[in-house]
Amino acid sequence: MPRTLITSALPYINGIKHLGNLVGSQLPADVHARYLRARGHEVMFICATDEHGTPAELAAAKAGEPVADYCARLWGEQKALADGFRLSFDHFGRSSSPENRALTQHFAGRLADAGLIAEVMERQVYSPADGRFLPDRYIEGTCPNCGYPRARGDQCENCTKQLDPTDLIEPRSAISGSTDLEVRETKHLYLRQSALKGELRDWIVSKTDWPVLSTSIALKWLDDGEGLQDRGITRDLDWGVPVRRGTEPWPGMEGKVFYVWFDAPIEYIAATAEWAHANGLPESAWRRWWREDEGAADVRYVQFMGKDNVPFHTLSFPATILGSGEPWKLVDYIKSFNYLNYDGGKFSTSQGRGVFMDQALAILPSDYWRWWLLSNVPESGDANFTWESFQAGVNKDLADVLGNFVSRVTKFAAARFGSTVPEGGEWGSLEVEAAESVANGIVAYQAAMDAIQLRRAAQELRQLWVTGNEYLQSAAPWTAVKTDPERAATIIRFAFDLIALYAALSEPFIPDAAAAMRKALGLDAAPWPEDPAAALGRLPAGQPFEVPPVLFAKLDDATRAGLEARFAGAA
Ligand code: B3M
Ligand code: ZN
Repeated sequence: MPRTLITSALPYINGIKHLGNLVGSQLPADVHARYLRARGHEVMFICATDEHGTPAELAAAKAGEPVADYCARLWGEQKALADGFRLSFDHFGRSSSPENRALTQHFAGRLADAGLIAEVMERQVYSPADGRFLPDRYIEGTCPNCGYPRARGDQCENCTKQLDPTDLIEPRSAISGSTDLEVRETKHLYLRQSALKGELRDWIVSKTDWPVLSTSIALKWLDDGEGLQDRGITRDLDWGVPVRRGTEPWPGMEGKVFYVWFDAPIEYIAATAEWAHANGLPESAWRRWWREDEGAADVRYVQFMGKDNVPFHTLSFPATILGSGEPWKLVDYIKSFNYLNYDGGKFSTSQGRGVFMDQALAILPSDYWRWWLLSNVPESGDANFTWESFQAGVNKDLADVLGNFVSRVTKFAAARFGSTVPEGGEWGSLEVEAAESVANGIVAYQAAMDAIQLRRAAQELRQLWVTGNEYLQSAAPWTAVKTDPERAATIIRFAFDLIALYAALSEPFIPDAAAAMRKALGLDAAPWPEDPAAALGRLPAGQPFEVPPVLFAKLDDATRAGLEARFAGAA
């Protein structure tokens, strides 16, 4: 049985994510996990909340909560929304877990033993009033470039100029507002990535099957030298993984934590350990997914992420793995995504612009969103959400094509043949033709799914639904039944076979509708059609069925206009 390990980029803990975050990693990863399970793979699908760093601390401070409490609460909210969107993680972990703390410290120890950690004295801004060093985002001041009064220590969000804290005019603490700031010496640890440049480049160049988006970003960083500079991996923050060298203290690093991007990718591994511990399984249960010397040699590891996360996943995280000198799994394939825009602009929490995951589920069930997002997934370029496009996807693909087919077949059958699938007779030319078209469609659909080309896969799946509708329209059982009930029974039997097939093929995209179709046909399972040519004719005559509730309701223009107004954001 093939084994596939799938990880999705970890969403930051702060705040509810919007539809762009969802389709930029977790949702496509879920489609791949569901598909491979249906094809008989042993799958380990991992994600977690990314809980350290300034986003968490600033958000907790704004919420007036201790950061640990804030993270626990927001993890619960994000987990509930992941469940709401049917994201079938084997585990949704937390980067603040004891497992990640231990593993992060272990990797730091291994890197130190390999001579790949340098201790560097830095000059950082210190605020006596706050009793702490102030990382870039904790310092505000007037931008020297455009005069914007609330520029941050790393960047001015008004003119986007990259800044150093010492560039700011009248700098002040973003926490207390204190302007009494000093520059003090502080020791930090640097990962000597430059020492791994050759090994990393060889590894990247060996990835001949990666999408160009993934390799080009990595090679640019490698060759420009930008990404392979030695990089600071510790911070003067309270919240994070305490700096230790394995299980030992690290002299001079008391009170400091590892940088969030050092510990976050390690959480992919740690969350798998969390899964084993949560299920009372031995260490070997998770190590067989991550250690080449403990059973992971045959595992294919696929990562999903937004394109801005590619550098960290092709350079820094592999540097940590390679530098450890231990046979941990390196990624085999990276699937990265562009961005989803909202009505030509950006999603914005502060401006109330765009639909966020909690709001989406309050408006419509997850399948509606899953289908539009995946059939418009920003694979080769940015995508754009508009309510008009969403309404068309729902009303045409889901309601008129798939939903209408299931409804017409089951209602006609119930009215004419009772509550079981009729026997019917030999296929006619229409059935033979439709069956051949379906077989070809399945082959094309599988090819797209195997290549993780999800927009193409959605098109192939939709075409399979269209083929069923076109067949039904041509076969017209409502006409045949008047003169040849046997013929009508053959058509309906064939149409029920199509519904059983749609229940299997649609599951990776719209799992709730797939379950509803299985339930309508009284099926406990809808196995994947491993032999496309024999995909039909598997439903036994006499199979009890019921007319399901309408699978998908249409979105009317008035409702759509109301939603457009509601999520347009501040003028
Ligand atoms: N949380 C960045 C992001 O949410 C970061 C990903 C970590 S994956 C290890 O885009
Ligand atoms: Zn500026």
